[in-house]
Amino acid sequence: MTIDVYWGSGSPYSWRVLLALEHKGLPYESHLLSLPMQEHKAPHMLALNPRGRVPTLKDGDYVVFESLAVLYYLDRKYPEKPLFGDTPEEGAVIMRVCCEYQAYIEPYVMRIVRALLYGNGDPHSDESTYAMHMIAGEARTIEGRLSKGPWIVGEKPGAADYMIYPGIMLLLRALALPEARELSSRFLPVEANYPALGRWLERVEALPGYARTYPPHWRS
Ligand SMILES: N[C@@H](CCC(=O)N[C@@H](CS)C(=O)NCC(=O)O)C(=O)O
Repeated sequence: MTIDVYWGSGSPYSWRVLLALEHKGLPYESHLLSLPMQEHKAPHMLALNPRGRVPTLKDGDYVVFESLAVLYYLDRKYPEKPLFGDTPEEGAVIMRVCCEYQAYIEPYVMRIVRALLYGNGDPHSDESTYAMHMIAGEARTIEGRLSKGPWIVGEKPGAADYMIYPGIMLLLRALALPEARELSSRFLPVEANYPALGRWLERVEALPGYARTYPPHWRS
């Protein structure tokens, strides 16, 4: 059976799935779709995922989308090198951290990213300042976790790391823009403001297979 993964360059949700596949060491067919060309809205993609979003994963005849659900599927189907820890208790903490990220951080990250990278919103607005304030607070919690251990939960990398890392990278890419100077002042440089987080970013980047997951259009 072949695992087909349909993804977009720079999509943080897609990046999660690629990191998880590399973590498991599973062979997969990579289908990089052009989001600007709307390839994710092609009829054969809508047949797999009616919302026409990426990532979508197909394993033989089975189709799964929504990045957290994909990680869960991969872990249940291929239990070697777990993504959700070694015990039910550890698994629940990992799932909790993933849900907390989605509920309390990701909406603010995406607000900043939309304003800075896609011109959808004003980076100088009160909403953007508030979003950055919320991110900075939640990043403190993650910093606290990473001051106690190498990975976000437990002694091994897993779903919590792969859920959060791509969003942070996208945020850093947006905050590096000159028009983000005011917004970024509380966050950058990461190594100074969040040293444990900075070291964790380097740890993720040193994982086997990481280079294959890096958004191709970010290389140029
Ligand atoms: N909650 C979904 C989000 C997927 C998503 O929104 N992907 C974006 C790319 S970053 C997409 O496909 N956008 C296309 C669209 O909105 O039409 C997940 O976790 O997989």
